[in-house]
Amino acid sequence: FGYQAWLAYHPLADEAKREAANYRWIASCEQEETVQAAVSELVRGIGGLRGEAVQVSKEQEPITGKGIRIGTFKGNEEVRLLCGDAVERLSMEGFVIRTVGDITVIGANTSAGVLYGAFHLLRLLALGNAPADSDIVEKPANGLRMINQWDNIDGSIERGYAGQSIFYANNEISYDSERIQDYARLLASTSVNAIAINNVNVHRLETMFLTEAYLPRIAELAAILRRYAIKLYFSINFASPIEVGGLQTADPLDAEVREWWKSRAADIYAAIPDFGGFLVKADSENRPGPFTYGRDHADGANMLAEALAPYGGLVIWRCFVYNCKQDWRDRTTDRARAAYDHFMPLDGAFHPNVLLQIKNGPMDFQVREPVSPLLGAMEHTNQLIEFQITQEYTGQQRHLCYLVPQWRTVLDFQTLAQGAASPVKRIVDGSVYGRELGGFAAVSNIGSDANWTGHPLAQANLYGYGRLAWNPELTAEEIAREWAAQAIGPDEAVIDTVCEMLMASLDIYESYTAPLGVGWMVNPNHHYGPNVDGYEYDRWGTYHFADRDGIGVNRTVQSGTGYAGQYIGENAAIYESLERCPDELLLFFHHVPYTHRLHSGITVVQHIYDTHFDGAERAEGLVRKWQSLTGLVNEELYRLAQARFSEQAAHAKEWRDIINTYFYRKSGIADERGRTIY
Ligand code: GCW
Repeated sequence: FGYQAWLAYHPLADEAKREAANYRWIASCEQEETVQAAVSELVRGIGGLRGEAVQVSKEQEPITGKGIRIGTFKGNEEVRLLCGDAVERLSMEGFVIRTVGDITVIGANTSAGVLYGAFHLLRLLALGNAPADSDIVEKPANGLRMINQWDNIDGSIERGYAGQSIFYANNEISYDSERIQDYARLLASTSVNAIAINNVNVHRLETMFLTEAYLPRIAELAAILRRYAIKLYFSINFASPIEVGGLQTADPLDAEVREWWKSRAADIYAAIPDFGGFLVKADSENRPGPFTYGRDHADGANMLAEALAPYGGLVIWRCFVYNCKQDWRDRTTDRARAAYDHFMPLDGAFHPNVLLQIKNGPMDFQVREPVSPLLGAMEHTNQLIEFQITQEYTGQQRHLCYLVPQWRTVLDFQTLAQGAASPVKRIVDGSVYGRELGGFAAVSNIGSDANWTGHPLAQANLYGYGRLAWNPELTAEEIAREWAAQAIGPDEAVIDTVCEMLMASLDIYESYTAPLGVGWMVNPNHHYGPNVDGYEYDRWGTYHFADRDGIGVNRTVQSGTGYAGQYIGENAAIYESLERCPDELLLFFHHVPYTHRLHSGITVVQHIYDTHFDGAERAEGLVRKWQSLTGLVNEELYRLAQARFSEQAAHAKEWRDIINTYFYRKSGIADERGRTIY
């Protein structure tokens, strides 16, 4: 189960099949490969959904009965005419789906738009929602909709929980083309249009990607992805001029270094004419960067931008820059402040083909963090928001944790950058500051596991990411339903149950893990499972400061690290204030006694006990809910997920008991309800 994921095209129920009967033939006159990919997908999809083959036809032939005409406005005159005045309103990647008499037309400015239109129609059909009379115009909210693979050439995946890489093995670029193509289909169907194919931590061999040793093979990969309108990027090592070029320095202001990058860019574009650009992790977690030479991040990014600009390439520069060798005794340094402190002073200094990639929160993909204050702060800089689909800190695809609700919360957050109409989603799409480049990036959660994501339900996160990147107004629930209906099948009762489980899962996970926004109570290195003090006396800047009296990090301006002051206006005031700070982020911003009363009316320590008992119980509830689907879903799906739910329930108890016991022992305060704490 699961290889076809949400492109399974399960046969429709009889009634919905009648809708699919509106599409008996597909006519297209363009040979362009992405248009042809769209046609093949329609053939495969409608054939599967209807259980009957579809006829493919050349445009000029006379065709009778109901069918689809598909193509670009430039390449297919008929399509352009049928699309009417919608043609004028369409962006480059948008599409029109329109019924005119017996014909449904899918038209777009570009072949990418045509492909998105085809996937859209298939989605509507699979969901039983294709109107007999369509008049649809869609366009993506975000220009860049990117996936980052943290894959290494040895076949491992940093923070990968679904097997090995599908791109590499044994220190070679090594892949099954069909599998890559199927990944591209999955990604394109959700709207993804860019992929960085290697880990941002660029090791020795991957540093050589920009040489003749690897470029031909990478060009082959790019060709597979191109058919699905996905541009290939790779991560580079800032020290490449030294490690590859044999130069003495990688100083971004050194003339020889700049020339070196320019000639590398020329080589790359000779091999891959539509190469997307570089993704860069510099001066971060021991990676080399401009700091070595007393230069700043704008110097570093702009040097690369200059090399790529003649070819239309982009530099995606990550803002995950902080001191990872902090002394835990040092109470003045605050990791949460770091991205803003490093990058805010550089606003306006970056070239137009640079985008800053900013993690959604100021720390690192915890189950609960505030939104990064850098999002919205930089008026003159292109920004991409970075999410983590792979569940590093959210259960590692052993636990169910549907992340779309978390991403929606982040995207809807009002930055107040330009008054009340500046939510994060309008910052990153570029509209608030009128920026041309912007969008989403996210760390993929797939690997060589047959069902792609290990936990079969973790597919919903990958699916949801792409859908949100296209349209951040979709609700988490809508997306969950879409995924379940397409991946599992059309049985409404099954869809309801699966959606209920997905929708509850983030809150369940948060309940039994680290409380009230404090984060980080995990085992060091692999980050799986509870360990309250795992990072407390370490150098990573990730502390909770629990003592016998209280817990939390004082990040106020008045008496703490000052981080709260990085927010704009009222947001800063709310986080600064102990009274106004939202409960779920209390310990991120304030150090409070265990007896502090939350807005909910209960004390902090009682909240910890209550949520942990409750979370573990609800994890157990997931097992029972899933059991209610016995016999109603594919057997393999049932078995795979059942095993994970049992593990999650047992592991949630471990979390509950370790966290509760820790705080009981620290505080000496008993549970008001007298439940067992060890
Ligand atoms: O979350 C941390 C991870 C690292 C990762 C780093 C980053 C790729 O633990 O594994 O490195 O973030 O985002 O660069």
